[in-house]
Amino acid sequence: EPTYETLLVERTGRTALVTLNRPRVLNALSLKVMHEVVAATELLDRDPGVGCIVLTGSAKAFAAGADIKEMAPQGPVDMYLTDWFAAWDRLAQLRTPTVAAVAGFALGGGCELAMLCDVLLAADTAVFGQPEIKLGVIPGIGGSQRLTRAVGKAKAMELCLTGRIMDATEAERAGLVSRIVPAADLLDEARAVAETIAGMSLPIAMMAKEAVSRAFETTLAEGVRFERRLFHAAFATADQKEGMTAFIDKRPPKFQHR
Ligand code: CO8
Repeated sequence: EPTYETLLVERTGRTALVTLNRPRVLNALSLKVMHEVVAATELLDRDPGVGCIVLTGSAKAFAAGADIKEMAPQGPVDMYLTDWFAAWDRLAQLRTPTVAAVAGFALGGGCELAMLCDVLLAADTAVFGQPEIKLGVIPGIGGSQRLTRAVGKAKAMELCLTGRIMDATEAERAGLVSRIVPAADLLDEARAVAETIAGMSLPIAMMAKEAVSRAFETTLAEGVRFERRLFHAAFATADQKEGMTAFIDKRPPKFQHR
């Protein structure tokens, strides 16, 4: 496993845990963090031995946003030439399912990073928001789009226009997070979810991820057609035969990820 300056990466069986590790600045997302998260997750994504990637921060902060000190002096030409934050989009292209395990602050880029993951688990200490407007900017890693799709216009508008922070309960009710768990159990729960996903057939899990993700990109009719093609393709896998045979034989399936 390569080592990183701003991350810890740990593998257990078929799952990987990527932990943001800049505690002194509440995991502020510098360009270095962006490049390391993208490099680490893309490397894991290419490994068929990895069936699920968990992304987490610390107890106090998943991430308190983009690194304000790094951004403050930037001018538009430099931002444009660097294509500031564009590499974060590559997280949405990962094929391996990802789980965000969020405790504490998930603000600005932190909230956007959590929304780039497939499953979003929140500790009861988690808080979410897009407070960029208070700094004189707007969300820059997809927040205005993904938050709106996740929670609807009313709440997304309010959060983006006022910078108000919502707690885990409100985020769960609004549909931003799949589940709230006690803070002390967050990592165990996230690992358990990851192990469950990683225990499924990898190509089938990828298809499920692709199909759900497509719902954000297209019309209902096109999305249903896309799903049907993948559903049919699933029957080309050995794992479909194994999964259905195991059910009929009343035994657990042994997926080969083929
Ligand atoms: N960037 C850099 N440093 C940060 C950040 C950040 N986002 N957040 C916290 N820190 C640093 C603080 O400066 C402080 O450092 P130091 O000890 O050197 O002063 C340290 O982390 C601890 O922070 P606090 O002392 O503030 O901790 P508190 O517990 O008092 O407060 C808060 C925690 C409420 C989270 C507070 O730190 C805060 O409001 N942080 C900023 C939150 C925010 O506004 N996030 C949005 C950032 S903008 C963004 O994410 C996207 C911008 C899109 C731009 C698009 C460009 C293309």
